[in-house]
Amino acid sequence: KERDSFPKDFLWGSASAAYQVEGAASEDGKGESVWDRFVQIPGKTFKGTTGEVAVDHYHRYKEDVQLMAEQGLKAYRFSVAWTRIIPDGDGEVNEKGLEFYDNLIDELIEHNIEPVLTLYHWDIPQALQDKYGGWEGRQVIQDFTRYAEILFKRYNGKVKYWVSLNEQNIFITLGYSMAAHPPGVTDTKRMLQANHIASLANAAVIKRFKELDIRGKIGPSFAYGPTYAIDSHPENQMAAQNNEEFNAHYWMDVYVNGRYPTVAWKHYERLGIAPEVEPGDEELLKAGKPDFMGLNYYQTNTVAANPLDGVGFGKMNTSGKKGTSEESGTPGLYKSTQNPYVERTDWDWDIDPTGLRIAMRRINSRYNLPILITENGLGAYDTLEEDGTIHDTYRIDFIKKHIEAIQDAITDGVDVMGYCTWSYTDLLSWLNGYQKRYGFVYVDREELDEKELKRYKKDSYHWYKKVIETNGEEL
Ligand code: GCO
Repeated sequence: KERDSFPKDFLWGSASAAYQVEGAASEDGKGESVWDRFVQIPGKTFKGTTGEVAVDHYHRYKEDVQLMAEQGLKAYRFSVAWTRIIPDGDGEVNEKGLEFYDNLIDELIEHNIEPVLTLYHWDIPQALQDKYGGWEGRQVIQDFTRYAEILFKRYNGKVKYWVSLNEQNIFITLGYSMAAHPPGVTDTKRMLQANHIASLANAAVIKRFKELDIRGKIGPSFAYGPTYAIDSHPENQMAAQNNEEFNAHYWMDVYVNGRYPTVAWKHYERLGIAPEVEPGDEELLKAGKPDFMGLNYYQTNTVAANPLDGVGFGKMNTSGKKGTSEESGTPGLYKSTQNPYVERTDWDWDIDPTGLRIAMRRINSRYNLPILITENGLGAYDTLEEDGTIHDTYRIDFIKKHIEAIQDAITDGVDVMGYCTWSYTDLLSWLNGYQKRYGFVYVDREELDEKELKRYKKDSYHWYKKVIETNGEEL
């Protein structure tokens, strides 16, 4: 056989995030989060869509778990909204909010679905943003740890897999340097400082998890896609190296080794924008080493040199736009360019299953930690047919190839705990509204008939059921 089999206890899963599915934005005592506030600013989201109702998972979680059970799903990754548990971030605990997650977790366990709980998926309480600048205030380290501790104690023994921060690199970069996410700042110095504090908070909750002797494993979810150089010109290769250093090692090294990589640190220091590190910080970072690396993989990056004088090297293809942002890059370091060898999604993201195998091997050899794939999937326009079917063959093809890449990585020797697709049901895309669909389950949300919000199984739902049944033998 060409490829090794998947481990027997492999977690075939799927994922979501509170703000993107729950709705019930101010029900049962829930406080306001920065996202509840941010989406009110005109022009920030597609057609001004909000998570006010989302796909109403808050009221329909039983129906959703029923669909998961029928599919045979082994794990469901979801996030807890901090503002349901502590509405103002640092005050009274809201029992009603906890009850929702009690019920959800019990429902999952009853159906033999392993809950994978994300502590933070971007929805910090607005009250803490107002009080001390959210992730820019050191007080957040204590407040986040207190919140996490409530969940650790309440679900100890029930929840065995915990995700600390989801995509710290994304919420920090988009929030503080591109103003596309709350708090809508464009200031690299502030970005690096907020990031440092977020890293400390991440380490602090992991440290607490260990001190409390919680039965289970914990790690962050990191958005990583390897970087390729556009060609073999040494300067373009250097640009690829820069992108890895500044956009991947800068975060993952801190999670695992408790220290920033040398080159990026020196660069930021030289510019006078390196974060302020206080006595004790490094110690805390080192004490918060994760048990696994959560990997959110969507695509790879292709870059070229971006010299300060603007003169490029070799044959470069710089015509393409990449990802969600416009021409991106940093003069002196790298700039994004288009990969001529891959196809792209409806949203212009590179489709690259081999990139997933490369990502897994790099994480394995640099960090030597088991990997949990916490997200991977295809955002696309889907069509609901008259008879209630959705023929998303493109999604099946996408996921199939990525599962094969994981199997290749397993064959290479990489330790993989499981695979969560993004997403289970269709959900709110932070900036793209409800038209960008990722789910196995279609939610009729387009007409905003919020009372309906009917669920339909896509072709990919039935296909993934088979994959789970055969433990990945039949793709
Ligand atoms: C979107 C994004 C998200 C992210 C997820 C990151 O379209 O809004 O793709 O859904 O993938 O929230 O963790």
